[in-house]
Amino acid sequence: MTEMTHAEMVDELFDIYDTNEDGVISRGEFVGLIECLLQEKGVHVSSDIFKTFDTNHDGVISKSELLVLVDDMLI
Ligand SMILES: [Ca+2]
Ligand SMILES: [Ca+2]
Repeated sequence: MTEMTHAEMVDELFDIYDTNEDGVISRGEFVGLIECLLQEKGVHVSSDIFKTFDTNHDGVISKSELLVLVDDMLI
C-alpha cells in the first residue's frame, strides 16, 4: 500500500466533491467536503473555513487553495 500525497488527495477530493465538474469547489460543494475531511457538521463551520482558505476571495476554492487546507488540517 502506498501513502497518498496531499496533492493526490486533493485530486481525489475534487473528483468526489466538485459535483458539477467546473474545476473549483463552490460553497455548496464545500459543505460536503468539510464534513468528510474534518467530521465537522454544519454550514456555519464550513463557511468560516471557506473564508479562511479562499485566499484570493473569488468565492470558490481552487485546487491550490484546497491543497493549503489539506496541508494545514492533515499533518
Ligand atoms: Ca464545482
Ligand atoms: Ca479562491
